[in-house]
Amino acid sequence: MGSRTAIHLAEIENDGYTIIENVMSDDLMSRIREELAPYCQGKLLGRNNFEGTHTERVYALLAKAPSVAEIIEHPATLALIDQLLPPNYLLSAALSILVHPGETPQPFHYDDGIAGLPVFKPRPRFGVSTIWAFDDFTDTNGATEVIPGSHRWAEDREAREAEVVKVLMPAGSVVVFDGALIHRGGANTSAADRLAITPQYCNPGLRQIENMVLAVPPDVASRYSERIQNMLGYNIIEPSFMGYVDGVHPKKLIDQSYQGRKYRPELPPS
Ligand SMILES: O=C(O)CCC(=O)C(=O)O
Repeated sequence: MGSRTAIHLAEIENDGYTIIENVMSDDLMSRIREELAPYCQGKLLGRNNFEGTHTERVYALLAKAPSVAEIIEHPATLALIDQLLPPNYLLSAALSILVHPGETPQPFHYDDGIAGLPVFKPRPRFGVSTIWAFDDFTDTNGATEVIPGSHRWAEDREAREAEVVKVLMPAGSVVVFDGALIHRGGANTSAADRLAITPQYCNPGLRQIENMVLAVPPDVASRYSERIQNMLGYNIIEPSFMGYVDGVHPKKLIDQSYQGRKYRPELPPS
């Protein structure tokens, strides 16, 4: 492992987050912006204070903006996440967040809570989130705000305003954080928009936040790399059977000739 990777991992352990600066090329940023543009026409504003009533969110991104795959499987972030989550981890969510002027702070929250599962913090890591900056994250334009160290807090400890740290970073950078880190989108008191994309990853045994195999059906998933297909859920957890479809590997829905592990012998032709 390189020394930069080790430093980033230590920051995630200690503070709950780390920033990797200037890893997205201008070309990739502009391709993604172009692909997102049809979905960001100022019409679909958030439905509540969490989504943000001055914010446009686009979900099911891999069905809409194919270049987003390049940040979901970006080597700079996966080098860290590969160390933080077990093999075969899943893409739990991937959405864009365009924060317009006038937006107020989001409620504090963390990303890897599992509704209905009676397991409370502090606990083993369930997920890792990333937020990619497409505009400079500044003091005033709605930069993500984190509570350092809160990934280790007990469930009932509440964040205080005085503990907030803004994630300031230039466009093209990414913040990688423990799924249990308390954070929120900040208020946008500037005159400019702030665009970010947040791919979030989870332990393969957990339910994804977005139902990815419905959001990205087999014919669309077939256009992506095997790594992306696996992260969407077109995979099983070896050596168990978890994730099978109709008794076979889910990759068969993408590629009928897929010769991966079989869970029952092929029936002889009748
Ligand atoms: O927009 C941001 O900076 C953070 C958004 C966020 O944390 C979320 O919606 O889960």
